[in-house]
Amino acid sequence: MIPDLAQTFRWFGPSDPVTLHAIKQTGATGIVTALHHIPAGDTWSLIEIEKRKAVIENSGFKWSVVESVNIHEDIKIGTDRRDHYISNYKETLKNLSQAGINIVCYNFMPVLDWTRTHLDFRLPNNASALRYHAQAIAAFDLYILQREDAFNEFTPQQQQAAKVYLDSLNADEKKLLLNTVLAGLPGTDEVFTVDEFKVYLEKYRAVDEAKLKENLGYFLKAIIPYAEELGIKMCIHPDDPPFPILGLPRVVKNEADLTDIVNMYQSPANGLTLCTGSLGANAANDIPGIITRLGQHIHFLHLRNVNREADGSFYEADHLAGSTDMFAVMKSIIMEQLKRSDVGRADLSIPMRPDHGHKILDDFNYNTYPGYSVIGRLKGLAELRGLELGIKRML
Ligand code: DNO
Repeated sequence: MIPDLAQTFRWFGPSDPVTLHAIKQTGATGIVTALHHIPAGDTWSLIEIEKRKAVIENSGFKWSVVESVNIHEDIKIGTDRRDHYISNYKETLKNLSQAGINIVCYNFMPVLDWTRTHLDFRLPNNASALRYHAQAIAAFDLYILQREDAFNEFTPQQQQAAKVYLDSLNADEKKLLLNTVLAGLPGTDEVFTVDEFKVYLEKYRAVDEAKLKENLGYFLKAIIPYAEELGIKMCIHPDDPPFPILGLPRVVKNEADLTDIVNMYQSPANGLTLCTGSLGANAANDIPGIITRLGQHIHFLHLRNVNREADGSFYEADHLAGSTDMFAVMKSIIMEQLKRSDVGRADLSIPMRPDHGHKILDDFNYNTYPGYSVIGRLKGLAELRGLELGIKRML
């Protein structure tokens, strides 16, 4: 009998309006969290980790996955300060392993984490979803950020359409677009100003895709052997959206990138977070196929769906609806569990979480982090576990 995937829920810590008490009622048994108050690049002390772990365990959960230990920009840019931040990172991994936490998610997206243009996109049933509107990003890039190179990247027709879009917004809507695009790390309320963001763009001027990949390789070669020794499984999260935006390069956007990454340093410690929502925003990403071919490297699953539009726009759909065939995805995951069982691997219960959720029902009464309402995610989790059970019973 193949065990269930480990059902987890993201929690942003004590300031999250979604309490552990509420999460208990979703049926999730594992918590996915991070010490969001510690800035990227600083070491997480064992004391701080143990303190948070105790809160989680006292509520009857396991701290299943750290999402994320964020990577300092100097490592991504490859400055001469990177070794300092890499050594801090190793220290954090050592402390996590001492506390018995051994799955660590991270990403290698320059400056911004995931990017959306609308955080309250209403669906026909009035549920609130997150949306990435290509025209809005173009309008932001060309006319708010006024990035010079953008004028060579967008066609004259796209520039014209973006201008029309921008002119249709009133001052408040423009401000909202700016604050939405330049929102900082998840779990923080930080928003970059245009000027701050421009300083970062300047720092990345010499970092193209090849350079960013090289810097990722440098990081992995430094971190992975140590993580392996500690028994920590690192798992990189794909870029969201999975294509370059605002002139910043992307190196975790498709199967070729994922294959390159696992080959940069082959080790069970050098793994992947399979995020169906991020990869799913590009129709060329065959997610069930990626799971079939790279499944052995997957240590963590983010399951959600997007509804793609022809111009690269998308909105977050119900977990089992949208453009990605979630039945095929779940079936591939279960096949991966069977493969692991055949070769005697112990990690069959891969942690999964319902990634994002709509705001529905009582969710509107809480000021939750975008995408992290409780009822919307509970709905996603309930659907996903039903799908898993249904497929398993049919095997
Ligand atoms: C969005 C999340 C991402 C993810 C990081 C991983 O909701 O999936 O922000 O946590 O990119 O490092």
